[in-house]
Amino acid sequence: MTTTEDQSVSDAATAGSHATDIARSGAATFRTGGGDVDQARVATVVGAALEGIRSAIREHKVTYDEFDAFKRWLISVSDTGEWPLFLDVYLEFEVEKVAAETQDGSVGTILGPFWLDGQAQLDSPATLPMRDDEPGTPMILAGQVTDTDGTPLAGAKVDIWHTDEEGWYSGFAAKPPAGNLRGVVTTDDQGRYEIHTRKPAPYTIPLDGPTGQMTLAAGWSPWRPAHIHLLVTAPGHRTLTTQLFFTGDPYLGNDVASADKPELTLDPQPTGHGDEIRSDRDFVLEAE
Ligand code: MBD
Ligand code: FE
Repeated sequence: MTTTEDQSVSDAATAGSHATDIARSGAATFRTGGGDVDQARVATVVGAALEGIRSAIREHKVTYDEFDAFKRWLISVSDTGEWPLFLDVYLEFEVEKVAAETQDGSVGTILGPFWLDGQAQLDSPATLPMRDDEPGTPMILAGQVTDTDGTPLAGAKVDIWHTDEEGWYSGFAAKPPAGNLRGVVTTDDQGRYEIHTRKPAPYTIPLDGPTGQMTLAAGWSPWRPAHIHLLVTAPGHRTLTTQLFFTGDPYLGNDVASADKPELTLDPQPTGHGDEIRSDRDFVLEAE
């Protein structure tokens, strides 16, 4: 990070530079590797993207002042490391929709910029790493991982990460300690998992960086509904990338990242133990 002297961009730049390092390393490109560059494909896709921008310029008579502001904005997306955030908020959902057209198994959604490799490996039932006084409603998420024919997948991994009750992700915000509310839980011999955690909170993208500033400048909501991220993996099966949301969340249907889907909404119920709540959710993985 190069902007420590400028507090107005420090939060966005801290999260952004870390997300950029991860994206650059390729650690999160577990779906498929890179491919050969096909000239016709470059001409088709890059050509269409550029034509989309050119047509916006023509149709809306974009001025030199606006063109220069766009240039400065793009430079600041790089300076703050916000390319992963911007791309995952505004474009990833379309890529995911295209991918989903040819996929079977449970409904998925976008990965986003805040997955981290190398988190605590836990056996089910598991409690995610958290502070002694971790705030928020205690929550159990449990279910079974199966193949599309219903065969339980023992030893599957449920990689889970979400914000704390204040909407902060460990590893990207200063407050939560490393590894907080993140873990990789192995299913038991029935393919079952049970995860004890805290209910996450709705989340705004950083408002002090260019992605948030552009969002506010357009008068759009910067909020994501509260959500739990999951990667469900098993040998010989396509990795399921998904998120779970909560019924009644004020930001459902107005997610800045357009990643919420009705199939992904939880309706947790009280367990009777204090204010603890529980949701059950099975995951179906497609054989590769
Ligand atoms: C998030 O927490 C997130 O999940 C996505 C997709 C984009 C920005 C912040
Ligand atoms: Fe998220």
